[in-house]
Amino acid sequence: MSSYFPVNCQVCSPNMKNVDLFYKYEGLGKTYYISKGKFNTDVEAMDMCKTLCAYLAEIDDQAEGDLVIKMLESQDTTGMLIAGSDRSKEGDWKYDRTGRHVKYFNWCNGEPNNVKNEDCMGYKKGLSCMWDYSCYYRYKNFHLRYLCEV
Ligand SMILES: [Ca+2]
Ligand SMILES: [Ca+2]
Repeated sequence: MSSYFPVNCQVCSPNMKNVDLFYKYEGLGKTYYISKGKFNTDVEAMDMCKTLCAYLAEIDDQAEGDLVIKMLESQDTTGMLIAGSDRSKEGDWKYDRTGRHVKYFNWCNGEPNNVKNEDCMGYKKGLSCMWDYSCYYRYKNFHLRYLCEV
């Protein structure tokens, strides 16, 4: 007897305990999860997104960027980490997940400035634009969260 379904079909089920560590938003046909807490490293943030069957948010265009800014402004935080890194080559921004180049940027004035080797990126609350951020948490006075999408 044959089956219509591939034998190795794997369905991801989110870790419900981890889902509680995020605020959930719907928009543009996607689901977004904003972390309630800050991140230690971008790798940790990416791993946490994976447990939700999601990935660190990749901002494809201005519509998505505007939605993320709206989400960010509703949060008590200083900024939000998104996907994209130039750690392999300075100024060459790529997604770790796919290896593809980041195609949408909305840098704030003077950014990216790579202060002390900032190789990750995110949105800064109140400015509605992107900064390059450190990939590990070192901003003592910042409350920097991260965003997953699926
Ligand atoms: Ca950099
Ligand atoms: Ca910067």
